[in-house]
Amino acid sequence: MKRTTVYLIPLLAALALALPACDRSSTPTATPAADATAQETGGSRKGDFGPPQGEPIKAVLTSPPHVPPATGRSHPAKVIVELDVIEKVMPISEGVDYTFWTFGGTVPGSFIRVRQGDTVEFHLRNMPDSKMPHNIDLHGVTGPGGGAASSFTAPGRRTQFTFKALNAGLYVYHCATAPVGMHIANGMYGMILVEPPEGLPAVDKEYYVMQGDFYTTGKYREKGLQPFDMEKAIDEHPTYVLFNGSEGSTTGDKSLTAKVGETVRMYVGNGGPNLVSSFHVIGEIFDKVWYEGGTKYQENVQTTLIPAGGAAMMEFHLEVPGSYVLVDHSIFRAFNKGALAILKADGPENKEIYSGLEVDEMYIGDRAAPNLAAVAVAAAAQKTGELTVEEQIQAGKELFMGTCSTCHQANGQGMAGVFPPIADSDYIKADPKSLPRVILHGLEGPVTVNGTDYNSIMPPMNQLTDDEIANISTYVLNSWNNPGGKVTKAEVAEMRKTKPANASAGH
Ligand code: HEC
Ligand SMILES: [Cu+2]
Repeated sequence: MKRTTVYLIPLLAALALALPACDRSSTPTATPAADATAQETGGSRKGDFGPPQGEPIKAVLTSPPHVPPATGRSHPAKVIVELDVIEKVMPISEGVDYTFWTFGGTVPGSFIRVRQGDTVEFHLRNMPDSKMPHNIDLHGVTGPGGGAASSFTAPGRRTQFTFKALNAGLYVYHCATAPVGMHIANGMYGMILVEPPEGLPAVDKEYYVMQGDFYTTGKYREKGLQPFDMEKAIDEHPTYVLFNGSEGSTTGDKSLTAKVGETVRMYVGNGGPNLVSSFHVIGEIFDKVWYEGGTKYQENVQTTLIPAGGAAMMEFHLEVPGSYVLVDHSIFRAFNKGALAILKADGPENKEIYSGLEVDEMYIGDRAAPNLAAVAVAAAAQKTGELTVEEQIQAGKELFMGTCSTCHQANGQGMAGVFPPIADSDYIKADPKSLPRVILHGLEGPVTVNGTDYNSIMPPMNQLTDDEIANISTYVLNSWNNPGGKVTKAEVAEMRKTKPANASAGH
C-alpha cells in the first residue's frame, strides 16, 4: 500500500505537467497541478478539532428519502445521536411482507448528519420486543469495529459510546453482529454524513437513497410473509434488489420531486450485503459525482459504481421536466428485481434541449412478470474422512466461537432473559440429538431451560455443513457438564432432509 503511494505521487505530478494544454479555464476549480496539493484536506490529521463548544446538540435524524438540514455550524460541537433498533414486519413488495431489522424503523436507517470535528455521543437502544442482539459499525468512526466493539446491545438494553468525527465524507453504517451478512441483509444499514468544516455548497434539494439486496425463500413477488433465505444469500442470488427497502418505495406518489431549474444533490449508499451497484439516472447526467463518498469530485458522469458498504454523492441540474428513473444499470436488477426509483421534475418544457417525448412510462409500465427460477438448494458439502471425538471437539470449538458465542457466550452461559444457557442445559440433557436439530432448523417459541422460560427465536444455521454441525454439537455435548456423546455427519445429513413441523415453507 505504502509502496504504491510512493510510486504514484511522481507519476501524478508527471501527468499533471504533461497536460498543460488541457483547457481547464472554464471550470471554477484550480488547475490540475494545483489540485494535487491545494485540494488535499489532510484526512484525519487536519480539521476543526478543538474542544466541543456550546450546549450539546441533539442530532436531527431523518427517514429516507429525507436528509437532515446542514449543521450550519462553524465550530465543533458535542452532538448526541439516539438511534433505536426496531425489528418489524413491513412490505418488501406488493403483497409480500418481510421481517426487517432496522435502525430507526426504516430501511435504510435514519440519516445522521454531523460536522468534521464534532464529538458524537452515540446512544443505541434495542427495543424490548426485539429477538436479536445488534450493534453498529459506522464507517465514519475511527476506532475498533467502527463502534461495533462498544455497542453490542441485547434486546431491551441500551449502550453508549463517543467518537470524534475525524474524516469528512459520506459513510455507511451497519450492524456487525454475527451472522453479519444476515443482519445487513435484513436491512441494518444507513448513512452518516460528516460535513467538511466549511460545509457543502447549498443546493435546492437533497435526497437520501440506498440500495440493498434481499433474499427470500419464495420467488420474486411470491405473496405472503417471506422468510430470509441464508443459502441464497451465501450464493449471492438476491430475490430483490431495492432502493430504500421496498419495491415501489420511491415510485408513484412516493417519487422524489424537484423543479426544472433546480440543482439536486443525492446521497446514495449501498448497504449490500453482496452486490455492487452501477448507479445511473435514466435521462440525466451527473454534473458532479463525489465518488466513493470522498472529497474529490468527477464531472459529467453517466453511471457511477457504488461498492457494497460504500456511498457516493452526486449533483445534477434539471433542465427539462419529466420522470427520471434511478436504476442499478445491471439492468435485470432494475426491471426484474425491483431496483428502480423515480425522480419527478415539474416545470416548463424546453424543446431545444429535449423534444418532449417521454420514455419513462414504458419502463415503468413494463414491470416484468416474475421470472426468477427458484434458486437451487446448495449442494451439501461432501467432506470425507472420519474424525475422532477429540478431533471433532477441537474443530467444533473453533466453529462455536465464530458462530454460537455471539448469543450463548463463549462459556455457554447465555444471557439472562434473552439467550438460554447451553452449558449444563437440561434441554440438551433431555434429548442430546436436539442440539444438531436446533442448529439446523433453528428454534422459536416458548422453551424452558434449567427452570427459566425463554420465548425468542434462534435463526436456523443451515449454512453450516453437515460436518460443521456434527462438530459443533459434539463440542457442546462434551463441554460445561453437558451429557457427552457424539453427533456424526451422517446423522446431521439425515436430519437435514426432515423438516420440523414449525420450519418455514419454501425452497
Ligand atoms: C442470534 C443468537 C443465537 C445464535 C447465534 C445461536 N443461538 Fe442458540 N438459541 C438462541 C435463542 C434465542 C434460543 C431460544 C429460542 C427460543 O426461545 O425458542 C436458542 C436456543 C438454543 C438451544 C436450546 C435451548 C438450550 O439452551 O439448550 C440450543 C441447544 C442452542 N440454542 C444451541 C446453539 C448452538 C450450538 C449455536 C451455534 C451453532 C447457537 N445456538 C447459535 C439464540 C442463538
Ligand atoms: Cu443487527
